[in-house]
Amino acid sequence: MSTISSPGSAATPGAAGSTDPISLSGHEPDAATLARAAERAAGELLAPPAPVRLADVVPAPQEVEPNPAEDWLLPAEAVIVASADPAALAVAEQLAEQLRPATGYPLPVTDAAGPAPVDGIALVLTDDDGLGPEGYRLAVTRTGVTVTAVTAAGLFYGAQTLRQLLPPAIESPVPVAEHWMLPGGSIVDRPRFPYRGAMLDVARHFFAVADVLRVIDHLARYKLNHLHLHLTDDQGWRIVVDSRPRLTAVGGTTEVGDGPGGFYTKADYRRIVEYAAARHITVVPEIDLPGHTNAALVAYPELAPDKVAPPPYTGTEVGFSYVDPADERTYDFIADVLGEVAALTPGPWLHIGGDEAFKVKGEVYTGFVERVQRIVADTGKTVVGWHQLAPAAHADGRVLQWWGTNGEDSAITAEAVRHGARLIVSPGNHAYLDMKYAPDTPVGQDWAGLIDVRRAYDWDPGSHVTGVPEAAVLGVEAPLWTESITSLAEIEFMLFPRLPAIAELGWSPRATHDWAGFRDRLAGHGPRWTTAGITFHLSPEVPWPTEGIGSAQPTRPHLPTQPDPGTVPVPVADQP
Ligand code: TNX
Repeated sequence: MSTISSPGSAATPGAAGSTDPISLSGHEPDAATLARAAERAAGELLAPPAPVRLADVVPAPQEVEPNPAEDWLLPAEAVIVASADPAALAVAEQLAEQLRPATGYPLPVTDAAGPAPVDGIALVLTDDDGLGPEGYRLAVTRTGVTVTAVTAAGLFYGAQTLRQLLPPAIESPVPVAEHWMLPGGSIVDRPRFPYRGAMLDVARHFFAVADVLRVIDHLARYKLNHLHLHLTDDQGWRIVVDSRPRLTAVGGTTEVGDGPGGFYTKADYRRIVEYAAARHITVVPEIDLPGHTNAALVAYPELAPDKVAPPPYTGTEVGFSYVDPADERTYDFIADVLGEVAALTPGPWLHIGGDEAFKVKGEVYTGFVERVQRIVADTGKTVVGWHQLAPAAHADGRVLQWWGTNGEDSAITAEAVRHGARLIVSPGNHAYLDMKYAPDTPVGQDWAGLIDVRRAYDWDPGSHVTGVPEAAVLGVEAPLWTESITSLAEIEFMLFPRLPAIAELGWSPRATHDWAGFRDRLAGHGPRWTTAGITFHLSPEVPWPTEGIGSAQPTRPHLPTQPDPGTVPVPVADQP
């Protein structure tokens, strides 16, 4: 990977060979030496590259007013000043940590509140709540950058925008010679929807804590604020429950194919939650019920309808397993599990799944869901579930997650919304990031169709589900199921570049929606991902720059398969 801008070239941020990275071999130079060397090298470039355009940000900001007369060059001695508030200072420190490696500048953080420093970055809390709880104002002038917000979350989003305004080489893990130029002007920004999420299925394949943290970083870049973890399924149970140790000791040891599985200890889970919280991301844990429970039944056969432990399941079919809705021990189990997961989770949500329980039908299903909704309420959390929950009675604040691919369940879903439910929109045929991009995509599924970047982008969460008004839409989420996804590189390949598309639907005002414009803005992110070492799909729909782009394409050609354990599952696409 190379990270050097070539002289005089605006569009070749990753072009190799013109200047060497500052050598880190031998004894380590101190930060000031690095900073001086970087500045000197930058000064030697024949002509500075044109700065990124202010309007190139993804997701598109609400208002952008470029002012080229105010372009600003980040100097080696720049200081980051933040309001004297621990959360604001934490954002400043994170920003400094993101900018130090590539610039080599020391970027000290101080807590002098007040006016922007000369030649520096100021992160300022204000009580002008016109910006809303997540909004920010960002101004680049000839003397520096000021980000203003009502909350630390707003400052954090402003800081993400600021990163994107620097040249792509800012993603380099080592110092590079670059004109760290920011485009002058101002941005006023706030999100369209309060819930902007992605889901990672850690049940079909298990992913280590480090992988999850990196996914969290990816969400944060694009101003997503929820990470939904699909923690349990037929193929594995991934979170320790102290009162039911066999869930992970037994149920955690399998995954799709022949892999070893794995699970998160409570300390692991807390680490994920804290890392996410530091990036203003709320973790939404999902315990999928009553179906998708084979791993739990293997561990605790008394939950099974016939009280016999089924064999472990490592295939990819769905809909065959369920916990016994007629046995009181099932509800004791659920109360224990949800109680422990709720206690570990600072966020307000508990996701109870509810999808594809093909063998628990009609009133038995709704009765089960209503009981589980009451158990969730007893934990103090708000229930979230897949939209199959709709026919069950309303529970205070409940949220349904729409994953339909056609209008079929929209009437029952709209009816639930009339009773007070809110909706997270994740249409299978637009937002399911486990779908292939194209027929030759080496991993992924296609039951909901192929989802290229345009298909991921060109829909409107506010009006997608017939009969559900925009006011009832809490937001949008992109799920990544992992039946065929086995590594971090494959995760990234499926997320990029579609995750930014979904993020824009969740954040940006509808008035900014424009495929041609999005495609052009997205193109500039390719060199950023390349420099950051992020694997992505080099989609032919996006006019990537001709240099500075590289992408490792996963090449595994097949889905792991295993015979179904005796039951005949109904293909998902045929389900109402
Ligand atoms: C449907 S979406 C499922 C999952 C699968 C996914 C594969 C939903 C609520 N259930 O069990 O993993 O399709 O795309």
